[in-house]
Amino acid sequence: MTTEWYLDFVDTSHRPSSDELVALFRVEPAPGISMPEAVGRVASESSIGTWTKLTTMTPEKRRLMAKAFSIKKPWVKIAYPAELFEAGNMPQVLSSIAGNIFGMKAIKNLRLEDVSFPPALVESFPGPQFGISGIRKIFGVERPLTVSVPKPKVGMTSEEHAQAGYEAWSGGLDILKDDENLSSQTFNQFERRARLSFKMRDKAEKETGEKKSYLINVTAETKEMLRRARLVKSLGGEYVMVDILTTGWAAVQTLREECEQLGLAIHAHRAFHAAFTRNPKHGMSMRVVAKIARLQGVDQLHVGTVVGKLESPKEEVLALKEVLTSDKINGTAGTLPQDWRGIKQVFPVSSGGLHPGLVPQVIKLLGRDILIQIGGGIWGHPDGGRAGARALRQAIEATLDGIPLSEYAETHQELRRALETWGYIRPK
Ligand code: CAP
Ligand code: MG
Repeated sequence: MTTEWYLDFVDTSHRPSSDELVALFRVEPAPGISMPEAVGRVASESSIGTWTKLTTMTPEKRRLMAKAFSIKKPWVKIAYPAELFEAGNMPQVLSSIAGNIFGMKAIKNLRLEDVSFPPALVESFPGPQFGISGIRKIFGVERPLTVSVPKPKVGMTSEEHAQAGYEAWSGGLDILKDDENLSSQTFNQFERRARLSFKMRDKAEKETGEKKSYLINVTAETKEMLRRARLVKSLGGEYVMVDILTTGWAAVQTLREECEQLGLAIHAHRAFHAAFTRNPKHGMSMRVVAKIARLQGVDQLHVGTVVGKLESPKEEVLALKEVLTSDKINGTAGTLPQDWRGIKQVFPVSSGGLHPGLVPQVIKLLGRDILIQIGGGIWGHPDGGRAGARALRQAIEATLDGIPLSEYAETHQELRRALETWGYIRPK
């Protein structure tokens, strides 16, 4: 008599009901383990089972068993009864469908590729407060918004940081941004940086007549993040920036609630994602991270560049844009359907190794409803950050007017100097 019951979690006759959560996995069994045995383990361990039959099991509890209903090696779809999940509790959802299963000995590799969240679960999360239309209202322009991180990414004093902001805002930058690992170090404390930078922001706004803003990084212990968000509000800020993966989903949920009260938009940095999204055979896809971030209610999220320094394949970047901006996703052979139930869109951010010479390719790929973040490609400009910001605006103007950069550079020296420095290189 076998003590195992994994195969009870495999039912290819099952058709998921509309209220079930469906997960798409890439499953590679360990040597000597069949696909159904591997798949049964994934469905079991991520729902109610364990390695052996249980004397405590009753027929009534079987209703909570996940069912692997589609197996097309290596792709597997598993349906999970809605009752398994607590509404509004993203950590619990992930502890189920992205928990123990990655460590099972019977599985050589496992990747959570996509998740179709059912309507009741989607509606239990806030979604973005502003969305693309709300952010657009802040700035009142239809072109791509320009963002820059003062570089070196950490090391400036608060005074130097604020001055760098003033330079870039004066050169035409819309939004200054902290780097992902800048928080409140001794040489650049959060409160001092905030006070000085927002003062410079106001000065640059007055002098340029353009709306300017600042993505100040509040990443910290949760209660401290809320304190920092309230300070930003008191200084007239429009945003907070948060490293969503190193702070964790529970902290993001709490920050999102606070930002609803404060009326602050959230810029989501995804530092740490490549620790588990980059391996195509094992981990969790950036697609799933983007879906969770939209449900949690960030207003802006990094999606990659294709042409910059960080791994971001074209099909992935385009898929992320669809996840963040679609009303409904129909699903394909390799993706699941998703009804967003009317929650707002998330503004895609293209960043990482960009410079003015790459702007036309980014806009061609992602369109104008994006934010373009350029750090080194502004602060490495031979004539400084103000000229670098100007060169970025000029590259966007030329692209939107359909003028080749080389031609536009003949009458725009900041762009010319940027092209002389980097040309059209794709940094690695
Ligand atoms: C870019 C950046 C961003 C990356 C994050 C950096 O600076 O500030 O954090 O874009 O990657 O620290 O590398 P540069 P992603 O413009 O100087 O490259 O956007 O893929 O999440
Ligand atoms: Mg950075």
